[in-house]
Amino acid sequence: MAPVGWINDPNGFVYFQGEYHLFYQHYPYDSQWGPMHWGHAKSKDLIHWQELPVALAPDQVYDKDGCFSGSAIEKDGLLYLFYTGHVVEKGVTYQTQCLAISTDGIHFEKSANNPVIDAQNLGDKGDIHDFRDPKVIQHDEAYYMVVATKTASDEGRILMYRSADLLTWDFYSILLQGNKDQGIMWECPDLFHLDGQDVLILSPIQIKQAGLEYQNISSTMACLGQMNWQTGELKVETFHEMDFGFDFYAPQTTLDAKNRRVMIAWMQMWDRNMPTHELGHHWAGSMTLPRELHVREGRLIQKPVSDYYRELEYLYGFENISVEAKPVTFHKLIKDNTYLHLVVDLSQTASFEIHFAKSKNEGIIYSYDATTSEFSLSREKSGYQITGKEAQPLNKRRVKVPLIDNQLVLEVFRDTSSVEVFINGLATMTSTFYEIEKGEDISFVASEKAVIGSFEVGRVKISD
Ligand code: DQQ
Repeated sequence: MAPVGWINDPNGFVYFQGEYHLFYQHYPYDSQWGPMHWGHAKSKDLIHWQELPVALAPDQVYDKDGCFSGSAIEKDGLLYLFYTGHVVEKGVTYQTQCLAISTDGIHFEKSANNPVIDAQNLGDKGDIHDFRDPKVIQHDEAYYMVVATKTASDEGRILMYRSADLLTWDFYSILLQGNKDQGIMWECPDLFHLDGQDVLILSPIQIKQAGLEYQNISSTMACLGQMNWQTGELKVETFHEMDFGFDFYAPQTTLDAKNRRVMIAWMQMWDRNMPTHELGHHWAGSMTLPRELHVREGRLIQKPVSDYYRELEYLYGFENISVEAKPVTFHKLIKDNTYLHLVVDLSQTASFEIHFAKSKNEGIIYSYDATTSEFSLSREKSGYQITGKEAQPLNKRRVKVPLIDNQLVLEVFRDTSSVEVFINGLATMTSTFYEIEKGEDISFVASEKAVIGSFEVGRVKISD
């Protein structure tokens, strides 16, 4: 969370001089979106973060209405930030790509040559009014920038630029283009090689719902395939939604010194009411836990970074709990920083429910339907009402996840107003919820009989 004010997309996530740096879209003066700055925090271990001064403010002609999302890369000991200069003239937006450089990773100087990519380098390849979120990567001897834009008929498009020195950039290719069903604009692209696949992640606006996927107004999509670096095109073999909760957008990754592909996303959604703003708490928005990515069976999977487990204190452990139609309840177990690990045998039941952070009238409900293999999350009774622009009611999300030897394996990380759930190591559900009544109980119910083989409860020490 930002110390104060509004935050959205993670930006410039990078491992630089032995520390992780995370920048983020930030409006320091209100808990609503406003002219974007880059907030900044750094960490040695991805767990303990130190707040740093704002890195970029909208103070130039070419970025006067916002320093929009972008990325960071190191070259010869210097840290280069690439971001979008956002300008509004007579109600019309213009977006260009800009550069700022730092020697210490704290103070940044904007390039005298900004913007480094403008309408001239864009030509007819995209739309200057929607042209943003540069992510710069290195491949062989060259640097490549992927940037989001759209076609004249509102299809998302990712462009690629190339540079030898990070200072001057030439148009290289159209990396990928969406179709009519895949959103009216794509945002925040990120391209990397992982486990033998080339992976492009992007955040489409208003992508059409497909089964259980893309239920939120803005979604995140992972495209897996093979890059042709000669033509600069990605041949997509498969794609899917990245997270199945209510609040996950604009993820960005970095490669760290342990060669891990680590990702952080904004843990909110556009076009929703923000309870912390409405309640006058002077902040809005947060980031997910850092997660390590891998490719497994054609899907991009996520797990919490292993660093987290060092900070976990295990408090209770239970084994072989039989659960039937009468709820089994543990009182006063769920706190603001609770971690749960559950292994449940569902071979003898059609459905199983967990009532999480339960009070008299409120709680989150997780359930698994063994007949459809669907895991679901309901925040219908979760307290403060959250509404958005989605066509579907905003109270339930589902994802298909097969059991492992008839077992459901869940890891749950709760923070004060969020829950991140990892389901059988295959899918995640990330959601905010804002209690009105404090709910500290947890109940389990099965339609027939479920056996909780192991139930571990811990807490993350650092949030004390
Ligand atoms: N947020 C930024 C844009 C980006 C969008 C503006 C995605 O650069 O496209 O705050 O959430």
